[in-house]
Amino acid sequence: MTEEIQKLKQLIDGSDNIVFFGGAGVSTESGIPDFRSVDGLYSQTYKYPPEEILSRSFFDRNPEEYYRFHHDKLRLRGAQPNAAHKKLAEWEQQGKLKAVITQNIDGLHQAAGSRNVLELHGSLLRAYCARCGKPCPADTINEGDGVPRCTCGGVIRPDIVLYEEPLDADVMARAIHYIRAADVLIIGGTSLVVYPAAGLIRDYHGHKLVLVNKGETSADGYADLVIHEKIGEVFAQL
Ligand code: CNA
Repeated sequence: MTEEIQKLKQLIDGSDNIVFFGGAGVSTESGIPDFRSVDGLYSQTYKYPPEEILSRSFFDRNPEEYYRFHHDKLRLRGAQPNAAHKKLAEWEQQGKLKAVITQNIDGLHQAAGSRNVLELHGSLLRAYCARCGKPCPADTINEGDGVPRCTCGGVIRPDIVLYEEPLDADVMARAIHYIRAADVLIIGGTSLVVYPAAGLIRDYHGHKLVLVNKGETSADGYADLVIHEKIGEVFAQL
């Protein structure tokens, strides 16, 4: 175990008020590509940039092209939780971790057993009609191909926050509450460039800020402990 991981272990062992804030990098070891790594979705070539396809105006204008991308790139294909998801669930069960705040939309924290999961960007495991608002089974967007339609004729959409859409104010307020009250804040697997989620780091006022990220982030200088390794591999040692 490296000296940094040993330090993280000491922080974990000594706390019963840990909060975790993470992103796509938490699920890459489960086989789900992130956006901004070299092998992430943003490095691949599509007819339109992914940021545009994943925007509300694009979805409304061109649901066929949106769903081509969705079926090709956003389907979860049986991905399973990895050591990072599992360790966070274990800490919650032990009463040490108060909340997982995630930008992910893959449901893997809940699949690992975490209960208090704040999904800032929604979930691919929920869907509803963009016209009448009726909830629809997740299968309608995650199986088959083409544009799924509601009985009212409207397009069914995933319950995720598309670019140009606001975050759920209640989820955001709860995330701020947990981060402000946290003893140890661990931030992992996020490039910290997508706002307003990335701004949550400023709500932490403690001195036990840990960053576990494969690549560098703009917050490396603020953190009390920085570990540039794969989060699943690090958490498996804790
Ligand atoms: P991002 O911008 O793609 O950044 C991911 C970060 O994770 C990068 O800094 C990588 O260096 C780092 N990383 C990659 N693999 C690992 C690993 N094994 N261990 C540690 N660090 C790693 O993703 P963000 O979450 O920061 O951006 C927010 C977007 C991405 C949100 O809107 C998400 O909805 C969206 N997204 C989610 C998923 C998912 O649900 N699994 C997948 C792809 C994108």
